[in-house]
Amino acid sequence: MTTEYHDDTEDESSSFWNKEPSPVSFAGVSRLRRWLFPGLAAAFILILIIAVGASNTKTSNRLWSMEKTVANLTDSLSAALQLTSDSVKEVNRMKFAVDNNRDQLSSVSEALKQLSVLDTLSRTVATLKCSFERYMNNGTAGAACCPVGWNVFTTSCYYFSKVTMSWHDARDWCNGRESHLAILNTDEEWDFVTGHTTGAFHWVGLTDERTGRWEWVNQTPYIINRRRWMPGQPDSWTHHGLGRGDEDCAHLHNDGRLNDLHCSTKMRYVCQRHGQRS
Ligand code: MBG
Ligand code: CA
Repeated sequence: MTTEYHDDTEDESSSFWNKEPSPVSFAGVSRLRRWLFPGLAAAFILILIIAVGASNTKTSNRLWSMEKTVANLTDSLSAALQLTSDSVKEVNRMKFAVDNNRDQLSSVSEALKQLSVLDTLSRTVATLKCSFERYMNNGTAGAACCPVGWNVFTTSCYYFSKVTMSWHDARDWCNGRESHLAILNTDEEWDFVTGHTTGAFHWVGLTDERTGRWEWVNQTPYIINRRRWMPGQPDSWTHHGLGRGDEDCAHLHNDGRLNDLHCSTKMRYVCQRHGQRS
């Protein structure tokens, strides 16, 4: 007897293999399985690339901005360095100028010292001259010292000429000797001056030729005091026969009173100089 042996399993397998596979379930899942991981991986990589790219863009932007900042800083630094170098040059130039000035100042200071010595010497000479002049003029100590030939009165020196000149020439003569035609302000001055002029006409520093009004030669106004004038004077007389104009210059008459006369008339004159007191 032949025993047929059947493997159950074989049967089952055969029945298994023979079974018609379900078309959706197995192939779809299998394909899905096959592509899921790479797909996910690819998506992940893509996302990673995008993320890295975005981050890279950000970083590169920041880097670019930093580069720009660094470039700006470099520019500023080099400008500052240039400025510093210019400043150093300027400081050196100024230092040189200061040194130079210091040298010049010390020269000036030396010259000033010498001038001061000269000034002291000149004052000493002036004092000596003054003492000598005072001695020659029989002046008292403390009175003004005047050039030899000049008269001392209070703080002034007076010169009473012996020669005659026109008013303008007399004015110029006085001006050339650190003086001016006499200006008589106080009664004491009138008395002193007229005490030396009696008996002759003398020009004094009084005129109306500049403005038509009487004024002293230092241009201080003169207010007419009749007591000081000859009767009927000043009269601006025009019949003098001495050329153009009336009588614009005042002189002391024989008795010391004033009269106006044509300026071209020649006569003596009185100069006044402010005396030195040392
Ligand atoms: C003279 C004066 C002169 C003029 C003249 C007029 C007699 O004196 O010196 O200046 O004033 O008089 O007549
Ligand atoms: Ca007159």
